[in-house]
Amino acid sequence: MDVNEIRRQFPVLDQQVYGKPLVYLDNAATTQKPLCVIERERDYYLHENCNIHRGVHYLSQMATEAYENARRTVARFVNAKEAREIVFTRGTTESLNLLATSLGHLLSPKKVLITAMEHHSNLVPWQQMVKLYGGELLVAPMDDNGVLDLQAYEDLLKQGPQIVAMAHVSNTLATVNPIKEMIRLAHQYGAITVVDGAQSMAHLPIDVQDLDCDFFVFSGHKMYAPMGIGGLYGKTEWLEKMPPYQFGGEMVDTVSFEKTTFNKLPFKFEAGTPNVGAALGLETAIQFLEHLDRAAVAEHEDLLVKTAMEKLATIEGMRFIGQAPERSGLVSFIIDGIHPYDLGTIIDKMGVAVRTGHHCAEPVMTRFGIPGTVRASFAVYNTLEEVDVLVKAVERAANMLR
Ligand code: C6P
Repeated sequence: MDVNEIRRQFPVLDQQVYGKPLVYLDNAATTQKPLCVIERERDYYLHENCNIHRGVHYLSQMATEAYENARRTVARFVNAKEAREIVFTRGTTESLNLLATSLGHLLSPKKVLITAMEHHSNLVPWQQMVKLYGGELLVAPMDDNGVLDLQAYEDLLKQGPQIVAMAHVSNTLATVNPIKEMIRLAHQYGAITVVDGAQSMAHLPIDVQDLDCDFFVFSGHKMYAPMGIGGLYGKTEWLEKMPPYQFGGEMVDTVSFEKTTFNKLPFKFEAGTPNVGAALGLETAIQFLEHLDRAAVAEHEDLLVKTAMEKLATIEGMRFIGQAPERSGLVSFIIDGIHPYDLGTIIDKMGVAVRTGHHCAEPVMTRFGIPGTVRASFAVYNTLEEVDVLVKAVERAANMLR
């Protein structure tokens, strides 16, 4: 894998900030976009722009075909059985709100089980949903390394939650959860499973049939695709039974003042005009990923994380938050006596972009008794040299702040 060749496909990386070369290590928030993705979206607006599923004319038919092709590409990428099991949304957050609302109407759930390491997007929709139905949110705990307590998880399953929602990869701790086993156990106790794949799609191979999850949600912008596009995979048997999430054009079959019948899958869940250009960009991002040797990419990203952790560990007062043996993509840390925000602000001036704060996972910070962390998150285009710049910047900033 030639990282320099890959970097050339990301022009945004080739710039200086505050007179220093940009070292972009905030990929868990959003990845940069390769030229092919930018050009695909641009081409759509230059040559193909049209509303879809409604026009008899040439451009509309072309745009419809391209959009449905993008859906087929996503289905293939996650190994869904059929393209109609893929619903396009704005991203993970919208997918989870769709599921919480629609499954809420269908099941009136009294209990939903999540894990202690969820992003707010995989917590608040379920919390609000069970509140609506007078139910309870159950939370499976984790240990001090950020590893889920599987025994406690199974014990909570015995309380009979109708839905279990779990992060595939934690955005604060980097933990890769044993989701296949978690799904198997949840099914054994009769629960529906929802996997938050926001932090896994770019890094790990996804096979929804092998996982046997009922739903899997993701965001395009975290996997080299444009913002404003993402989706959900759902088993047909569930999607068929679920009521629509939003109402309006596209998602209907027939409408009168008295009654509306709804469109077939997946259109039942796609009310209004979708972000066609971004969906085509997502398809190109998937093709970009598929052209890479994904095993080599995973090895490269693991090496970046491992090296960063080894070198950062030599800094006085360093404490890693999240030390699970199974991890992916990022390192989170704090340094004794230094606020993460101060550290992040200083290393930004040295050209190093990291994220600081609670990373939309406040309960994780509460669990570890800290205000937030500094998080460096990696992508295929990052280099070992950039890891060295990070480590030196953190060291200098820590010395200044102490
Ligand atoms: N995490 C981060 O910096 P959206 O914003 O809808 O694309 O994704 C929400 C989301 C859901 N689940 C997980 C595990 C996530 O990491 C995210 C987004 C970003 O960590 C922005 S807060």
